[in-house]
Amino acid sequence: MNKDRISSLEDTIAAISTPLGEGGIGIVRISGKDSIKIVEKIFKGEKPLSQLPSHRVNYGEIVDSNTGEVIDEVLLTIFLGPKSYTSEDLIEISCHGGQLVLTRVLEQALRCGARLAEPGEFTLRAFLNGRIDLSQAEAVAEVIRAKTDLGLKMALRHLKGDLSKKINAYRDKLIDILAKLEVQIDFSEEEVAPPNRDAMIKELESIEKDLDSLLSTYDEGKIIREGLNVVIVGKTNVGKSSLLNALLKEDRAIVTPIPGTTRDVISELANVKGILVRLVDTAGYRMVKDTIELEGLRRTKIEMSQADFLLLVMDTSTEIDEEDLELKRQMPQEKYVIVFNKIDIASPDLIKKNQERLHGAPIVRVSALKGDGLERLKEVIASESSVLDKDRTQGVILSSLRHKDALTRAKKSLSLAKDSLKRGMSPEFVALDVKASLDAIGEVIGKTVTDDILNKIFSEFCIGK
Ligand SMILES: Nc1nc2c(ncn2[C@@H]2O[C@H](COP(=O)(O)OP(=O)(O)OP(=O)(O)O)[C@@H](O)[C@H]2O)c(=O)[nH]1
Ligand SMILES: [Mg+2]
Repeated sequence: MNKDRISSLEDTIAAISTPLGEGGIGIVRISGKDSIKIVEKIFKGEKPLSQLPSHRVNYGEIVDSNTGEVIDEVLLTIFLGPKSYTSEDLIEISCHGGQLVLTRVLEQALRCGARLAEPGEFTLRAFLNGRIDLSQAEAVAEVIRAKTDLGLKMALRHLKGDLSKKINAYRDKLIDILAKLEVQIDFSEEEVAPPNRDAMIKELESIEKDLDSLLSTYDEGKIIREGLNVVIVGKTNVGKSSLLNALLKEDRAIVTPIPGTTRDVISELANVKGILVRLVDTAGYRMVKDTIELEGLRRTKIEMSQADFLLLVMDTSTEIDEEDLELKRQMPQEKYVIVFNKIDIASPDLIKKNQERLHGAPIVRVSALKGDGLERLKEVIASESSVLDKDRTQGVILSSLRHKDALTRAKKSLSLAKDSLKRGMSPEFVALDVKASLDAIGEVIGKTVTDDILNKIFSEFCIGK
């Protein structure tokens, strides 16, 4: 990562913004003060580039700046700053979507003075130029990575600035309090009336309460963004991997009739009735002597402890035994469902008998092989994420660990400030904590944030965004 990227707003940057590979069209993007000058050297259209209107699509050709050889027929759009993605002069060149064509157009831009953009640098510029704040910049990546409708909705709300609005409102309140404290610090008691400590405590308490309710949305946000962690466990050969495959509708995990096939943990993301689910297949549970399998078991236990929900698979075409029951005893209360698998080859009598042995535990009957009962199972899994109450998700949801950390620190400082006020400490003391809280809150939107953090955030973007 280029350490100087923050200070290099002077450069004009260029990148291929569409994914590599063949496609209908591919876009090369150029942003910075020299964009027009640079592209002018390689674009041949009806008029010289500098005479073309902004925000209109123009037809023309990209040519080699040295030889004049035509590289591609393109559509070119100029976005004069500040009305552009980066707030700078920005040009988008839509080429034919071939890797060679795009690379050659990019090479021309680089040869004429642009620098290759770093990952996320266009969005970084939008942030540094003040068009969007940091939480909105992060939301750009969130939108791109969204895997469910719900995830996309949440990300778009962040992008629109709903979180920013809240954060700014908290900051305004804190700045107000800080101003009152500063007056106390700067002037003696004879000059100004003493602060109304009770009123200040009340205000701090109300902000604290708001922060609390925002922080409480994080678990929900994390599930929407990263997925509900659903772990499939059971004895060997009961059909765990088959169930994973059936739920994913693709052959991701290796299935064989040999017990102990899965020795490692396999996980895949699936969209289960609109909920993002991280399905985890584990090694079968049994008394083992083999060290590789023991390692598998150790990992299974770790996965089990991290599960949001467990699917305990049993082969109901055979009598369930002590090992099945032992596993059931290890299930966390209300965070699991027993999956009776292989109903296609199980006799109704045996299913009934097995059911009785489980004394009313929640059971879904399926055939991973034939697909029976899977819809019901998906419903059970989706309802497990009932935290994702559709009404609640209308509001702002916290989904980033970075935001959660910052707001948690902000809350801590607030409560310190409150304590100091209650104990009658001098305004200097109180002001320190209020300031710390203000800084922590500001991190969310990038008011107070170090270059290291910026680099970390933007390096996770793709190039060209
Ligand atoms: N008839 C029938 N066979 C099934 C069903 N599900 C799985 N099987 C078979 O059961 C055997 C074991 O399936 P796997 O999915 O590998 O079982 P597993 O629980 O992952 O096994 P390990 O990884 O060894 O612990 C395979 O031969 C599957 O074809 C089912 O619903 N019906
Ligand atoms: Mg398996």
